[in-house]
Amino acid sequence: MQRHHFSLLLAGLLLAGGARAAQADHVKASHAWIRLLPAGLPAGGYVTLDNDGSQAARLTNASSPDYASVMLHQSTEHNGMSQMTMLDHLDVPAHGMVSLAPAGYHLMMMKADRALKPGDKVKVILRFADGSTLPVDFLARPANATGEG
Ligand SMILES: [Cu+2]
Repeated sequence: MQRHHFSLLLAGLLLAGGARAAQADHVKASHAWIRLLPAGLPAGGYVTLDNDGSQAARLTNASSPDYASVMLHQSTEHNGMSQMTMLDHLDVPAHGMVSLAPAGYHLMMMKADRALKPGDKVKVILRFADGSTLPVDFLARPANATGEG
């Protein structure tokens, strides 16, 4: 039992004081917005993530104080039909970027906890595989918003 506790403590110390910075420290978010849909439909969340680190940053989940849950999704075309699959992670490559955008990767924001309107800011916490987090302000935009502008 004692030994077990000690190795957990040691692992904790190694994580906290690790030689390399946390994944989230290397990631910058830009163009973060969500598309509000009527009637309580899930909203799509979109953002560009840039990683200036020499290791891939693995996004493993997201949450928001304004939504009951946030999932990682990918939209794909299949025989002319659009479908969504759930991802359990999304890698931002080392010295690279990944774009969450309509018709591709997105955050699926389920069940808003308050009435959101275009222009509102929605806080989303992005969580990476090492447990590090990146809070990002998403701008709420109307249902007819496109990726541009
Ligand atoms: Cu989705």
